[in-house]
Amino acid sequence: MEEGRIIKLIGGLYTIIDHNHQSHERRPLGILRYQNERPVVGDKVLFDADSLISILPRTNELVRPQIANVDQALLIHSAKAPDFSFALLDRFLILIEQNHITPIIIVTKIDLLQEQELTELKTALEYYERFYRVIYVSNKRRIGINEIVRVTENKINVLAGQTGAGKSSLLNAINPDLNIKTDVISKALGRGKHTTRHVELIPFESGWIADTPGFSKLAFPQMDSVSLKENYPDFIHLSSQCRFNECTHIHEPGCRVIEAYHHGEIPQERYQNYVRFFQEIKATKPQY
Ligand SMILES: Nc1nc2c(ncn2[C@@H]2O[C@H](COP(=O)(O)OP(=O)(O)O)[C@@H](O)[C@H]2O)c(=O)[nH]1
Ligand SMILES: [Mg+2]
Ligand SMILES: [Zn+2]
Repeated sequence: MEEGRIIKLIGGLYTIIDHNHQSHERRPLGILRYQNERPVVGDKVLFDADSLISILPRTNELVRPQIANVDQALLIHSAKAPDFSFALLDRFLILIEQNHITPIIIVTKIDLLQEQELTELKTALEYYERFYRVIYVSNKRRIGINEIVRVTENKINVLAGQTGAGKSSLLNAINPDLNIKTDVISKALGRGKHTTRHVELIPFESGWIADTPGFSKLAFPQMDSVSLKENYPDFIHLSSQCRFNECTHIHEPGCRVIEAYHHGEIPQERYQNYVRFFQEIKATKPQY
């Protein structure tokens, strides 16, 4: 029996990579189905000459995209075209934090900004740099690419970000051999032609990147309004100074987070987005 990592799943057939980078195609033993255990991409597994035998314990599991043992999420946001959105950034951060995955904020297309505009964006993101790693990139001019290679080493990384943010271009910049279609080209080829939307781990340098359609659904299905605040490292840091233990940081007296917002210690938009998300979750969830 051998140990390996699932990197691809198509039509029930799993591609497993062993320690010597050899690939093996296997189907799972029937017993796994009876035990209701479905191997997914990213799983470490045991396999033999015939079958995939068992799944080793997972550190985490994403549902959309379906992938296990993710170490890091690269949150791809373009500086321009489409415009940078702090609301979208906060949404992605919450979803990633909720899954106990380390987010890395990657700002692409910095070549499209004037120097002054870039300075302003960097200043606005300084607050985030206290809690997250932020990397500025131009896929076009190959700025920041080496830094991304370094942070992704020896890790399973997933890409997240809206269409057009530069995800495929980034993968191509890291490894030109991949030759992944970027948006303009895939549109030119027509819809439906290259739209196989399976999850696949792409090896590069000494890490893996999941080439997936990304987090297409940005709703908060498994979150309740009370646990939302636990996905804000900056709020957690302040909340020990809130008067009430159960403070939601929405309306309570003696709330340190609200105070920090009023004093400009938390960016206005970040706190306002929090209130919006809180209300959004409350509106879509039955209250008990
Ligand atoms: N100027 C500039 N354009 C970029 C950069 N990265 C991507 N693009 C362009 O942005 C468009 C969308 O890129 P793509 O990689 O397909 O985005 P995806 O939908 O996130 O995969 C394409 O026309 C790319 O050529 C960049 O760093 N600078
Ligand atoms: Mg793409
Ligand atoms: Zn509070």
